[in-house]
Amino acid sequence: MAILNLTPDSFSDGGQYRDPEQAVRHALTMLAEGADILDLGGESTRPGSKSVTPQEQERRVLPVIRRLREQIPESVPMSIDTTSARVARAALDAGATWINDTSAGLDDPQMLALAAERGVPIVLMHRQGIPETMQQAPSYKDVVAEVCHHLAARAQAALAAGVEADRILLDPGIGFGKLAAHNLALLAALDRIVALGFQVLLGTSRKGFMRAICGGVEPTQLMPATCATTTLGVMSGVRVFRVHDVAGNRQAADIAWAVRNAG
Ligand code: HH2
Repeated sequence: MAILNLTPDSFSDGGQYRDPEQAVRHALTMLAEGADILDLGGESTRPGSKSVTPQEQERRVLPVIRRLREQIPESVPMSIDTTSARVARAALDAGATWINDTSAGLDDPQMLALAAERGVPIVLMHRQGIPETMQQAPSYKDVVAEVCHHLAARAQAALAAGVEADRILLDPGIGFGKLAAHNLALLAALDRIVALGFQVLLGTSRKGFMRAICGGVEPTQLMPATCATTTLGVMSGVRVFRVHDVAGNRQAADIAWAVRNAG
């Protein structure tokens, strides 16, 4: 899943794709590099970020979704990264085919019903707190057990709203209200999230917990570190990886997949 942030302030690529034509070109490049899915967002969720109105999110994402839909086959999934059902509905009407909700349907009570009504896959991510304050004091007794418990409950809520089980993807929410040790514990226990019985998505791309381990390099230099997490994700049963750097992660995933199937 290739990331296309249509935001001025995303933590590693903010402001790069303000012009819709430029955004479309970048999306096409990422598809050529081996992406299977595009994920478009009009609101940064980096630590400390403030929420963006639905109107502004729509202004940022809808023109790009429409243009992309004219240029890519219907079979290529396009996901809308938002916690607003209004934005998700408008994006689906414009040509998006998945919902990626970092609040797992908790910010907007209409979201799960929308996914059910439209019959689209929905990503349900774990998050402690809200982006503006979530990194101030993340706290868990047992991070893996709590994340598993929360994701299982959100999956049940989605099923109760009428979403089909094979259209639910669970995501541990790396960096969302988590210290480095919490992120590492979750990466070491991805098989427990897979064991919940739904598809699993992982979003580690360029994230801060890897910077400290890798000598404080800039986020854009964390492609190899991200590939390492993709590799261990594949070996643990994760099937979707949300990344900025497609070519390297595609290689990492393909090699890990080949090894997993040889074992
Ligand atoms: N991470 C980010 C945004 N959306 N969605 C899912 N399902 N999982 C994630 O881990 C995830 C996500 C944050 O990364 P990015 O889009 O690069 O940054 P920003 O929020 O600053 O736009």
